Amino acid sequence: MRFAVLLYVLFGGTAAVKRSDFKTCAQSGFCGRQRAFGELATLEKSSNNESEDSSRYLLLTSTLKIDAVGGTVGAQILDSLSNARFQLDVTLLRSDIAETSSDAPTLRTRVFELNPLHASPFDVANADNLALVSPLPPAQNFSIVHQSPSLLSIRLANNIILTITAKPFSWSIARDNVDVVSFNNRHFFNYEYQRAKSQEKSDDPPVAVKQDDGDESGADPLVPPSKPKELSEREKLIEKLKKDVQKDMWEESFSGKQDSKPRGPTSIGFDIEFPGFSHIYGLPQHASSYFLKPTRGENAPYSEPYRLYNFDVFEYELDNPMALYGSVPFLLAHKKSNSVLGGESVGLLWVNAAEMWVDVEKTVQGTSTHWMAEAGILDLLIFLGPTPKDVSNQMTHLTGRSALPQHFSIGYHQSRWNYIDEQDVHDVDVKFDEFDIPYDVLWLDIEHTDGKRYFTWDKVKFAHPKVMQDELAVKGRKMVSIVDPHIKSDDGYLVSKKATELGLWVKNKDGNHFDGWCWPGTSHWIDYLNPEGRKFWAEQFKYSNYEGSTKNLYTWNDMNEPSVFNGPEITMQKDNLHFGGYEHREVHNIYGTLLHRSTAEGHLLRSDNTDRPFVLSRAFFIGTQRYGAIWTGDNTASWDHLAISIPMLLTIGVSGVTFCGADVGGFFGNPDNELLVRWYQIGSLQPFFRAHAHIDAKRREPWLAGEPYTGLMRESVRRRYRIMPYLYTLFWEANQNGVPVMRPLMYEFPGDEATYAAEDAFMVGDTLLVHPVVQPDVSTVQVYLPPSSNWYDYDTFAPVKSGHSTVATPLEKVPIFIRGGTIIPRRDRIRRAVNLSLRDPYTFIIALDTQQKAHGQIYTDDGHSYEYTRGAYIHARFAYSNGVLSATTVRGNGRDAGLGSRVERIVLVGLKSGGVKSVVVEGSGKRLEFKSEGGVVVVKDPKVIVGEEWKIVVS
Ligand code: NBV
Repeated sequence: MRFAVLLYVLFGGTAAVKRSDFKTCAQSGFCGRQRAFGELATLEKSSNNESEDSSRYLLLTSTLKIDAVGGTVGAQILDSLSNARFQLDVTLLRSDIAETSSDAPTLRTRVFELNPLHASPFDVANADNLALVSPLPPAQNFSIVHQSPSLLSIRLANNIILTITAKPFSWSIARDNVDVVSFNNRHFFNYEYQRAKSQEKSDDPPVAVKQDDGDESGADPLVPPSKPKELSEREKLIEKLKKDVQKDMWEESFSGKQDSKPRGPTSIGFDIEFPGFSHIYGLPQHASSYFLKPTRGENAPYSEPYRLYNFDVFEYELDNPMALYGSVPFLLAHKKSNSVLGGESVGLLWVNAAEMWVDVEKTVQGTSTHWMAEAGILDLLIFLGPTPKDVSNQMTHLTGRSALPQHFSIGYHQSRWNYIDEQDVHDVDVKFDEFDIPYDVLWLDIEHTDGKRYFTWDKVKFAHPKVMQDELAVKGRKMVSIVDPHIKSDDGYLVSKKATELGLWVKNKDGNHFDGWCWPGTSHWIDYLNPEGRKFWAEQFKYSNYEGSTKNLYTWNDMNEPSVFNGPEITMQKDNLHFGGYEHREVHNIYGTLLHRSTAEGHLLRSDNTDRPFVLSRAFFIGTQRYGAIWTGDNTASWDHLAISIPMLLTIGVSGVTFCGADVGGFFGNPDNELLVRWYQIGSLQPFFRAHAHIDAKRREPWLAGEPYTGLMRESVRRRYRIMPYLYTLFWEANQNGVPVMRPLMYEFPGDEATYAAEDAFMVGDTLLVHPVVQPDVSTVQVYLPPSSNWYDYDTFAPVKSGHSTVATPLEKVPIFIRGGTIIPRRDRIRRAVNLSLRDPYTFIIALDTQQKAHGQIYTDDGHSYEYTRGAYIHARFAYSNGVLSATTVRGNGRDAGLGSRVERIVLVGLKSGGVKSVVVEGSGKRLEFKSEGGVVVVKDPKVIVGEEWKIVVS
């Protein structure tokens, strides 16, 4: 076995995930404490029906400062038990953003300790544009509805009211007089103030819990008790919980690895309730369902909370709340309602980069959640929707829009660990042409380097890297090389030597360079929290530093959770130190994203800000969408893994990171031909489309399977290439309003309850519903097409009944349905690579709704530069109504930049009227040739140009 794999097996995994490598909530000190705190609070609430002030946190009304014009409320919060004080800042952020269905502002509530004893905690939102965009939108004025010493109600929008209660501190938001979200209603709020170790009083009761009666009542002090009183079950539980809330405060160890915790306990916990909400989604990344399953309460399918702590998990298990490579502490709640759309949402984001766990519980009132993070501050953003799309828009307005991708990067990517040398690369490339399969990027994994020294090439196997890249580039293709963050400790390696000289490494708890084990052996990690570290990293991508790189070489950042083979839970020690004196525990979840960002900045640097970056990252966090794509890591070649790629990607997408995909074919193992074909069929319709395989997996490039499989994989890739104009437009939409490219059905049909838990199907934009086959040997699938629209089969254009139906699925069939009322721009001529087709003519598929109407849009630009920011793009809308197809409201001057291509075909689907007599271009009066058959009219070569205004009359 190769040395690299051996290393991995030694330090990481053997077969399937080693659960014992990772903590449970009880083993993660603060999670155990916070969960116990919640249980105690629940007991207390149930024993005290008045529930007056059982929570220890009080808002000090005397400190209240309301600035209704400036849109802020400030006050101090007192922990009545410890006397620690906290600052509460509430801000109403304006959301005057395009394309939301409401003007609902975003509410931000921040709570942080005043004068913390040890150090100010890491504030990921306020630090250097890290998790949120900067500057944030301005605050918006509000009006006071009611104010008394115990209560403050303010109007956030027409129908939205926030009520802050002083004793205990809590708040709730009502829409149309119905509560939609509330904080600390269950009294789980528990902010561990910073304290000195000696000062710790072990008998501090965290919440005032009543003991059972009968203890002192009437007992005669002179008569000694005959035997010690038996504790009731409830009392025993209380005793245990009281101990649990104080556990592991000052140190803890796991798997023999010690966490020194010099600052003691710093965690934060609180409950958020969504009264009346049946469904919640989000909290990536887990190999689990889209609709989040409960972790608490009777019959909860999971017993552990969802964990968010970026990890390298070897052979991850499915249907599990264990943490994976990325984390976004975002949650979307949705319910049926009487609103115009029939459903409404709220969203919540905790801007915090520390380890986090979230419990989910179904309650009589709706859904309740318990959030627990090890460090940082309480910085909550509440998005008031009311539609799921509005929430995406509002969230990415603050966390950043998804970068407009390079055109090539939404094509098909061919990868494996590893293409072994230049000859191999050449052979693979040539085969694609031989088999007439388009592809855009060939990937090189870690073996291409000189001894896992990134930014170098194996001197023998990759002796002519520039020639190799140029060979691909003449065909319009690109290359991606892997650049991992573990830097070999080796003074003969320039990157390592320079970073040591500049003192840019992450430090261990004693302030020395941290070293750990990874692929190259002993390694160091750049501290990306340090702006100098980021700058240094970005500079490594300059052509003069990265020898052998060309402008056609892009980057893959793997192992950036970061993965440290000999670290606790295969990552870095929490007491490691970063720039600014922050502990690793405070910044862990953003670490990998800062690497991602620095790499993207490196791409910008090398091209003088002219070429859009393309960087794939494995770790992700709030805001990742600004820097590039992510994938779901090391999946397995199994049907279950294929199926779970759908909910996993839906969850990641609604959490803001839309450019995401799963390894096509499965990373570990060997898919059989049927699985491989089905995977291409699905992967080709997901946002990031890359085939990848483990070093020990058999070769599986599409031509190796033979017919009919090769042909079916070819067809899947070609299907994607045809809809590239549509896909690119969707990526542009995500760039404009944050709505994901791959969408849950409930995004498009928020009033249709049958879609709320759907995860066996997805929408590509608002037009295509895909219900893929994720099981072997099936000849049919059960499809649900929401009845509020009419539908057509994508291949035949035949109308399909809405509601539930059975669809035949021979291996060549991918059940894709076009929603009536939409227009899909396509390019039906297939080229070797995406960029070669940019000037090719368009085909428009116009699928009519029951009113015989349709509308759609297209966005196009040069696909690689920033010229679009200077107007070099075309954005055109199309509408079909009353027999007239019109291209309207054209924006951008891309037409002058030569971006306008002609339309070579128009396919009208679902025409009801008795037959078409003529199709005429208005103005010129030019009569067009057409063929009409069974409700489908194909109009030939109308010669109209995308980027100009025109009308075509069908009569
Ligand atoms: O670099 C090797 C692999 C890579 O192929 C894969 O995609 C990553 O997720 N990498 C992980 C490291 C080792 C995996 C066992």
